[in-house]
Amino acid sequence: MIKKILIANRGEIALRIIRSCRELQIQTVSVYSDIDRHAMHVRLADEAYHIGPSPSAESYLNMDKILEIARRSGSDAIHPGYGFLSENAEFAEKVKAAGFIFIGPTAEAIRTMGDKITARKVMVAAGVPVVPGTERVVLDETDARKIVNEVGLPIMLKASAGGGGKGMRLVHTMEELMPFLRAARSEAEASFGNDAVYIERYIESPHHIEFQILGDQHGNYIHLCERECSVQRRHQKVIEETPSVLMTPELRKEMGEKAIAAARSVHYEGAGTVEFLVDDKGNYFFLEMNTRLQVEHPVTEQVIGIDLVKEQIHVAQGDRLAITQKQIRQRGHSVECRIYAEDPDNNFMPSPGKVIKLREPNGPGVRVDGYVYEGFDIPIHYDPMISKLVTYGASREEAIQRMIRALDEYQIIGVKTSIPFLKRIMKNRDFREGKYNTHFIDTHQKELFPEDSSENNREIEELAAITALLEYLEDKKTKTAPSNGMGKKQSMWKEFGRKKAVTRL
Ligand code: MV4
Repeated sequence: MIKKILIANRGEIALRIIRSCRELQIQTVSVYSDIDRHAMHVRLADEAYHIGPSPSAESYLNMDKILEIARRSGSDAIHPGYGFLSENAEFAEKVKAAGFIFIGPTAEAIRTMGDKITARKVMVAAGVPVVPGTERVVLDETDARKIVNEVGLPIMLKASAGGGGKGMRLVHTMEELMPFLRAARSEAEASFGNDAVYIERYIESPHHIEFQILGDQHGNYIHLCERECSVQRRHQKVIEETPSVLMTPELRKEMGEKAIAAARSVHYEGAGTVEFLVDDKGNYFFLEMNTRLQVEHPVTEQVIGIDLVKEQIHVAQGDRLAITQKQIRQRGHSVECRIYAEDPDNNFMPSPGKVIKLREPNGPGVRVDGYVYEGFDIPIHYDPMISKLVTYGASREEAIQRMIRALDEYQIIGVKTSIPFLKRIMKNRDFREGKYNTHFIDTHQKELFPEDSSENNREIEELAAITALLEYLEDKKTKTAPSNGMGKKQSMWKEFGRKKAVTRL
């Protein structure tokens, strides 16, 4: 039985894990860098230990230091969250060798899926459809030409050690092939220390659909249906939802079975995700497998009604999966918006800084997985995601309408956020009708980035900042003269700011 878990992460995912641990009555240990001394994961855990300077290479990626804290705190297990060390096979190995439970798959499964050429080979052997192309490294330029002649243009060059869009090149013509091959190789070498590149036929306008799977140590597997993640920007997911509008019960059953076959072929343990590209005709192709809990896992939790972190912990301590495939039912619809400290009207420039005013949405069907609080300084050192706003509804329409309501309620002052951009997507006609694929943001530039939006937003932000300052001053006044009552004036200022912002939008 696991009694104490060290969480080798920060931000919203660290809090998410702590919450499940609390409910399971498992003790929690946080680790933190210099800049995170006052972060929420430090406050919420039962114990917290400093592990090093702010740069993640010297803190959240410092395996030996994290293991030292695991020993010192008497932890039984380590949960890596996502990012950082979560898909590092060497870390999974070291954790096990040091006598702790790694909450995730085996080092072997991580390694197999981390090498995309090996993963393709294993998928072909398991009967999982992959994008037509090579299951081996491209040898040289003659070899590349030969493969392209067989596969047919356009093709994609991908780094075997890559994934998530890093080191990719789209090739339309034979003239482009050689320079792009050289570029892909040197980029792969520079990024991953491995210049192995493979070739896939280019799928023109696909959907990115992924299946959540769970496996235990006794060979039992279930899938928890799909997530539609096609709304992306520069290979960063922006919005995720489940169910997918293009899914049919038949296709879901078939793809779910293939996702399980993929997991089974590497003796997968724990929570994992099998990513597919799906074309307009319902053809689907394995893309890659993510061997971690994903950012977008909450939409699955809402619609399937299970706690994925608890399942991870159960499976890691050797328990059998408590549910069977037949018991899995999708109920309603869930949408997730990722809220970033970025300026959508200035090329998504990171906007770190102090959150001077924060009001998070709440109410029926609303879940906020966040970590910032009023007064918190969002560091530049890590991912700029502030929170995930997740809504649930009986229907897609209700979940989306609820998302608009929740985004309207959300007030973050001090840093620029992607909230205005997310509102524009939620109100977009094609999005509302479910007519979108991976090109959605690129093909809706005009609607999503209207000419005057940056000016508009600046005005709203300035107004909001002034309102916050007035509230702050009013608050101070009330504190020095408590006989002022509940402050009618204060609410008048609030009202002013809100109404103005709404009419402006
Ligand atoms: C592709 C593709 C088309 N054909 N592979 C981008 C991220 C990485 N996970 C794989 N990606 C793609 N691979 C083939 N053979 C198109 C993309 C792609 C994409 C995929 C999912 C979501 C958004 C995307 C945006 C551009 C390209």
